Amino acid sequence: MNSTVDRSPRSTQQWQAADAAHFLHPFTDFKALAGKGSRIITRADNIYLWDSDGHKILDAMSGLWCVNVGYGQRALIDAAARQMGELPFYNAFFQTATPPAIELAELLSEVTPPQFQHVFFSGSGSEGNDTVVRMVRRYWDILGQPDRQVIISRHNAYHGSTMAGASLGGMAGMHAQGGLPIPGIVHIQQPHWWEHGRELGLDREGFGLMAAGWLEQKILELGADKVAAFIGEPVQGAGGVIVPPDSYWPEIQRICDKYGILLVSDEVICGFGRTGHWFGCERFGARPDLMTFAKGVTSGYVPLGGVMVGDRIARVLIDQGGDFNHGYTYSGHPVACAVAVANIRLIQQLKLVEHVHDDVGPYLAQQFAALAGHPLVGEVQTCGLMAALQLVKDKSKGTPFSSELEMGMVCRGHCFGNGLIMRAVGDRMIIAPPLVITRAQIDEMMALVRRCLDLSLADAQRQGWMG
Ligand code: PXG
Repeated sequence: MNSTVDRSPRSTQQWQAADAAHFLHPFTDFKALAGKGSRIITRADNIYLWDSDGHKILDAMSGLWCVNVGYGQRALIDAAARQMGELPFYNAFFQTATPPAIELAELLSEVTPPQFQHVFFSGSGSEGNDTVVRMVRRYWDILGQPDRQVIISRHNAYHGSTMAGASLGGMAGMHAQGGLPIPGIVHIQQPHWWEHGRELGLDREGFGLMAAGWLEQKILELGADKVAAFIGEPVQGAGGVIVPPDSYWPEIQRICDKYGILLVSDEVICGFGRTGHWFGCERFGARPDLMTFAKGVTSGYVPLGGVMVGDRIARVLIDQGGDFNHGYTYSGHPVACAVAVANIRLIQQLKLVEHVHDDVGPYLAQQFAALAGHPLVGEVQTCGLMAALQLVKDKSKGTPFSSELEMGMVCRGHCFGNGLIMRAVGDRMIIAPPLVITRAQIDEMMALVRRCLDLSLADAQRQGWMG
């Protein structure tokens, strides 16, 4: 239709009809959604959303793992408006820069681990990981080792949805569409104790060492002189909040050091306070050469991503590299960078990293640990303000539900119906609320989580699915 866009408020049905007619949503069965109708979110404040029917919803997923400072923060809104008025856009190509991009680069080098003094900006996490692929291959090229091409990642990792991002990721459903992964990217098994370690009778730490050992095996199989880098999320987010054993990352670091392989920490979810540290690698004891970031850098208010470039790589690119033929129109977008500066300053002012580390993180861990007694819950994992509940059919044996029952979706349905956004990854229920959440709000969230678990249990019992 080519009629002018009507800005007057519409009814939910009108929004849904226009949505179904024109908007292809990400990761969606278009036909199924058109039949059902989208949920229309119209406004937000703090940790709450409101839909077009006026229902209030507790957003325990921070939008999509990104609204770290919560909704409605004046400092971010004002920073965007100010920058829009002053200079809404200018590029960083052709030997040019804008003050917000320079200020953000400087601020990022302060809040990231000391090896990071340089940043390359992108518009998203996926683009950031494309930059990672280009940069690690360029690095080895400059050093005269062009055969070091292969990047090792993990199954069930998520690194984005561009060709390189989806290839680095280990999502079987994504690889099944579009001829992925691209050449030169291989995957090892993830450090998921519940899935891969429990049946072997290993304790978590022993399993963590074994899972890191899969990296060494793969390096030896490929030949170390062919391997450019290893990439991993400190905690796998989209994969289901898979918190690795504490033994895992230090052993990964040791192996990368032993073979001289670059280590890339994808901090798109774990960065900017989510784990109770500024970056997830600091929680788990890794010293990456590159860190991808996005999401929490602006708390999702505007799109921005990038890659922190460690000194080892920066020195080679700067001193010996000549032109690096890569970049995006929105690399260093002034409005996005101005919002990021305001966001990081707000995280500092509100002491949100400390708030997660010392107060709400441990409180959430305690509240989730108490759910381990629930008949549906087989495993509980938390890290900072991320948590997962593994739903099981038989608690004593840890038996999973058969996948066609879609128990996770049953539970998610109850969450929708009860004003709680909690995600289902298979039968793993996950949350990652805004970092500004208070203890009282965690209590409110836990009451909803319990209610949804109880309703799901009642459904499963009624259907004869338990035990
Ligand atoms: N790396 C990680 C670790 C991510 O979680 C990306 C890269 C890609 O970022 P962009 O900005 O290009 O989307 C992500 C994104 C989910 C879900 O279902 C997670 C993400 C995106 C969409 C859905 O949990 N994470």
